[in-house]
Amino acid sequence: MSTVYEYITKAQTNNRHLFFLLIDPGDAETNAVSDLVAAATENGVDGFLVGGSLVTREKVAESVQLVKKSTDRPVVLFPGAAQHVVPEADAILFLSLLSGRNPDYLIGQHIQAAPVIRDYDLEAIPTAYLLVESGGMTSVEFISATRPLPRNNMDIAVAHALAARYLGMKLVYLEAGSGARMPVPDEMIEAVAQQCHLPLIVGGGLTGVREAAAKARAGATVVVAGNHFEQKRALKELRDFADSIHAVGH
Ligand code: 1GP
Repeated sequence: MSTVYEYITKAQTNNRHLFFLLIDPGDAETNAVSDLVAAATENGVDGFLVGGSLVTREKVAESVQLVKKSTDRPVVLFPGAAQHVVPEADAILFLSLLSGRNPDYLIGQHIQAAPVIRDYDLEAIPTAYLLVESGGMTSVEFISATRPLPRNNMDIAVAHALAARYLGMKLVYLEAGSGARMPVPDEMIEAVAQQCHLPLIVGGGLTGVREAAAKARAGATVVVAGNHFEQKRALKELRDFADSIHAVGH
């Protein structure tokens, strides 16, 4: 069986783009999550991230089990803290908040999580998590007590992504923050994709099909949306999001 990382790099190599849905265990009712995940799977979503900042371990465990039950696509932990590591996921984004200078989110939480990841035999994907200024204070910024990268300075973003690569990280997540007012700029995605060559995940504040496709066109291998699809009326847009992201590069 191939790993989740192979699934992502294979897409990157073939110039294909993937659409992942973020499930925040703090937000949703059990039935709503099952329905959303089933609808997403039917409509072409390629994978799921499960995580959030203000959630309990129990909620994460419950959500991962629920999502796993409702889909055959990869289910990947997107942890806000070490206690969010649970065994049932297919992989974990082993995130280091490289845009910040808070040692706890650069390496501290990781020390607590590592033995647990080993014991659960989870696939850990070393990921540089780069928070990008998005027009307002986001939960990640507040909780991590770090400053985001300036959105208009490509050199700073590229330097962080290159540092991630030279440190041996395997993925870069350009994050505007959940519910962000402005998503990560296309220009920044292009600059990082062209100079760093690691697969990119891009998310935060994506509410429109065209905007989501633009992120793929700019160089995101994986485009992530969460908040938008927590509204029932957005469900009918799932197919459009998936199709327009998949259409990029073809
Ligand atoms: C947040 O990138 C994800 O970590 C998705 O953000 O909920 O705003 O889509 P949204």
